[in-house]
Amino acid sequence: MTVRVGVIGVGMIGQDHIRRLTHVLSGSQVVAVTDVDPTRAQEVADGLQGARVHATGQELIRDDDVDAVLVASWGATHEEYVLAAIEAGKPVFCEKPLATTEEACQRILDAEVASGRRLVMVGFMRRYDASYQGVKSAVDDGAIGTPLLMHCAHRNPSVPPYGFTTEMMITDSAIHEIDLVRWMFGEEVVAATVLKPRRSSKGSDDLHDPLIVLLEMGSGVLVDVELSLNIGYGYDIRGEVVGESGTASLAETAAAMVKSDGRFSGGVPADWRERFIRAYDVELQDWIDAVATGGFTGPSAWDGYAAAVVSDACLEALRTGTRTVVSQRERPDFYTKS
Ligand code: NAD
Ligand code: ISE
Repeated sequence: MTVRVGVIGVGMIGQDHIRRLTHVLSGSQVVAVTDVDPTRAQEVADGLQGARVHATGQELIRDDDVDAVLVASWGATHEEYVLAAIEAGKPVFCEKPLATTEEACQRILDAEVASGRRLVMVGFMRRYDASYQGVKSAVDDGAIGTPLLMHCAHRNPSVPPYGFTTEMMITDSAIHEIDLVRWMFGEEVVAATVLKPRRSSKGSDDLHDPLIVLLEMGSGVLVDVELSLNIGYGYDIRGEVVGESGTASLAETAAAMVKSDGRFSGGVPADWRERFIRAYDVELQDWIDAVATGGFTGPSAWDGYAAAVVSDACLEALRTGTRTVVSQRERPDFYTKS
């Protein structure tokens, strides 16, 4: 079966996902697109065979020729499209974040549970990254003993000078580590603290870059996340778990290490598209395969909700400068199969 996909939001990642659905993966075809920028939507559709442009996301979701929906519009718009897809009974892949508030995520949980069918997958692609999977295997196999702490760094070369706020360093960037550590350790984050180091002069005046986020896991594992969003030299994602008897860390990702003149060097990815290119491929193929067989896979709406609750606690910690306890609702049985 070829899964006919409709894409809502055809900006950077929307176009990148369309490229992989069209040219890299098997079993899917992009048949419809929409964007609040109709010119952009038309340009993207022009590059696809037989894809139609819809005026709105709601119209695209109602299209009988669309089997499954991919949401890649701005975070604050995700809720209405995910809810509409659930109402239409169509599988939906939603880029992170699932929604921008805990309340919005709760509405999605309630709607999906009421529908009686798992329809939502959230785009936390780091779970599909081979290097993170290697670290997780070392943790799960006991190769490094009981895990005690994890160091993470999330470094973007730059973020736009206008419109990217300190809060977005958490809701847009740290949300990946929040999901990652829940998956890595198989437990919830119970408290968060946010520290503000000396401010980099490279960001806009109102951006407090870098930040350090401290996440406390239920077992006592402590995670520190450095967020540096104007690091300049490239897109650098680091992670190291420290256990009682060893450590496991993400490998460098350069394809080759060059040694010459008494020095060695290798490339640093330019951006998330390059660093996680394979992870996105595996993630979306997994989704397409699940849709084709009427099943479900991947990070669920519950994972999206749990990450949002921690993200909200981080925002509170940022505002108040204090350690903030995370409280989440009881997990419905509906989400116990993952
Ligand atoms: P972008 O600004 O490049 O693209 C977003 C597109 O959505 C734009 O074309 C915009 O016009 C359109 N849009 C906005 N509101 C809309 C609406 N209501 N209906 C239809 N279209 C709408 O942004 P981006 O970098 O592509 O990010 C899009 C989403 O993907 C965000 O949620 C972001 O957090 C997520 N993202 C995830 C990753 C990842 O690593 N998983 C990487 C980048 C972005
Ligand atoms: C971006 O939206 C992403 O999701 C990237 O994966 C992340 O690394 C980056 O910081 C975000 O801005």
